[in-house]
Amino acid sequence: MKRILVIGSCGQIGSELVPALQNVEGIEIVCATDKKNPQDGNGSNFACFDQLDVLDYDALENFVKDNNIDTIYHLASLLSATGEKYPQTAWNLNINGLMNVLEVARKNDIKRIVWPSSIAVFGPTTPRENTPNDTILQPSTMYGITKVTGELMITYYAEKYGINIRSVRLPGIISCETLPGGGTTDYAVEIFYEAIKNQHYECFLEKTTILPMLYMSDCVKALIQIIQADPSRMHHRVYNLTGMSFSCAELAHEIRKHIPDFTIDYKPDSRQQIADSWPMTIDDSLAREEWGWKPIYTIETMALDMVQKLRKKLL
Ligand code: AKB
Repeated sequence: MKRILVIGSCGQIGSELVPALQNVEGIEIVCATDKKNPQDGNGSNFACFDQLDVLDYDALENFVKDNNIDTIYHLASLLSATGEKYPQTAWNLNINGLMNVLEVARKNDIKRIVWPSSIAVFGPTTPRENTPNDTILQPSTMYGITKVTGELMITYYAEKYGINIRSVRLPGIISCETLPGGGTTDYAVEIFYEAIKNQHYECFLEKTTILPMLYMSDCVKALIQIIQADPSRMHHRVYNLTGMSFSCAELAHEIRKHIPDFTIDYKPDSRQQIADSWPMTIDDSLAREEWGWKPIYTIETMALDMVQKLRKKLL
């Protein structure tokens, strides 16, 4: 029985991708690893789990062999804001971690890999509106540099060794199961927690800052859909993805529809410069054409769902 491995299973995306994959494939098919113990975070029920660091090549290879893995979702990554604080650590985890996954795949007959890239591959020289799939990639953050390098690495391994490796450039991901950590788009999650707990949020970006975002259930759907898609229709390895774009003030306005007393202050910090270097809106038409990508959630439906779920969770 061939199995799927989710690396980084306790993180924001991993903690929701694992149960979604279990629903589609069956609990016994989905294995997971993370540097953290699931007990320390939001753990799922795993068929097999090992607390291992993706930088530990031998541990990763042994896990893949012992559990008959043929598909890997590699989600372990240091995000943009933490990456600016610790650029060498970001390079080490994001590049050497990916290299370990690719090498384990090459040597152990792994058939499919999904590795998320990011809108951080774009930089100040990229068109910021309706950013095309194939455009200038000159990021100004270490995180973005690791994602551009990663896109080249997966393309190389896919073409040279025939592994089916796919990637999506994720925008900010909004969710209420597991908090994101260390990203620039994290404000769009924190704002909901603070709105529900304290009816107030101090935002680290300017009110007019517009960024592309995606709700978690659409994100998980994309990660599952891209691996099931017909490769003969796919002429790209890396696809832009988006669900919605809004400014901080527009999101605050949307939250106020559900929490009328909600107030917000703006105190931009160093993350503002990162946000200013990223696109405001994304053209994801290639993903729509080549593998049928279609997000469901808008700012209105996302905000309603977030408020309803977080009220249950926090109050
Ligand atoms: C971040 O803000 O660093 C991430 C991303 C857009 O990749 N959420």
